[in-house]
Amino acid sequence: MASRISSASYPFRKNFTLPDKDMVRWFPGHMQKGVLQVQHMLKNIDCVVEVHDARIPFSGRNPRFNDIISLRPHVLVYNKKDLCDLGNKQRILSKLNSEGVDNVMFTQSTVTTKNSFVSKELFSMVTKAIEARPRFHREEVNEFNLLVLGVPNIGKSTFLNYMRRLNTTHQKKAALVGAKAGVTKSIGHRVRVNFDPPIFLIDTPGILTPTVPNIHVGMKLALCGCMPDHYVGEEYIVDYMLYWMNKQQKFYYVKYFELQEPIDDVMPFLKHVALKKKLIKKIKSTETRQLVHIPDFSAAADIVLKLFRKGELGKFMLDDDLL
Ligand SMILES: Nc1nc2c(ncn2[C@@H]2O[C@H](COP(=O)(O)OP(=O)(O)OP(=O)(O)O)[C@@H](O)[C@H]2O)c(=O)[nH]1
Ligand SMILES: [Mg+2]
Repeated sequence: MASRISSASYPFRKNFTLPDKDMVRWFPGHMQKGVLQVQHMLKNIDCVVEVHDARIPFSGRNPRFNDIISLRPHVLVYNKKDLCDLGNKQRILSKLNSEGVDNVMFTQSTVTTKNSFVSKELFSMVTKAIEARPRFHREEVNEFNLLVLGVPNIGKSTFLNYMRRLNTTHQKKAALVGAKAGVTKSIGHRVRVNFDPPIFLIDTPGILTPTVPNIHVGMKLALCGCMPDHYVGEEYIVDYMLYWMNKQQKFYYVKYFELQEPIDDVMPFLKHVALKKKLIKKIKSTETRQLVHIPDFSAAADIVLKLFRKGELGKFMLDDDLL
């Protein structure tokens, strides 16, 4: 049924609004500290490896990194490619190219098989970027320090662990990872990811901007889990997901949740999910003072977001509208 739906037959919303734009702003103290620490250690860095979520190649790349990137060679790694629809990859690369970003690769850092092609690709891009400009006081240094930089929860620490696993005998994690924003709170020690030549990666906390350029950037970051859900509100994030999927005519969710037709209103959608998943909670009625059963909207929103982030609702390119 989902494939036969035409968005023309439904009065979907043309715009998405929030009660307050600041709802998508998250800039705790450890981020400000992280920026200062990064600037301080830059003199010993040979290349910045910016990691970003492949589903939002343009939205949410932190403009504060531009100063840092302009001072050092730069490689852009789009991680979580397994969750991403890369049908427009060439257009993405061309747009980046026109913005002066040349060294771009796509990864999935959660793979457990050893594929040395990935680290070869990274090291060759890093080498190319480093050789393209003078190393100044590090000219004589026979090792390479790469700083891993990016917004929260896009897999920086996982990427570091992955690179380490690929090229050393260390199989244990060197950096703590977790499926929520803000797991890494301070800059890590350098971690060896290659012997010849000696290459080290340095993990950093995810850093966002103190202000969000617009609601769509903020909501796309929130949908990808780059800020804690409760800051924005789980229901608002699911609402944005519905808005975006309907607008882009991605109707697989209709089939997945066994809906009769697309839905553009988050509360009836969450009620449907809650009833389907038997997510019911008891509350005391303010009128009768009796316990009543109601759908647990918040638990339903949580489940929907988890499914989206695991790729169960499909692979997406959330920045398709920017191409
Ligand atoms: N599907 C998928 N999940 C990934 C990938 N890389 C990392 N993850 C998951 O993304 C979540 C966040 O990973 P982290 O490595 O902790 O992210 P981070 O960027 O270091 O996050 P902060 O330290 O909070 O800034 C974890 O649940 C990882 O398992 C990937 O390539 N694909
Ligand atoms: Mg981390």
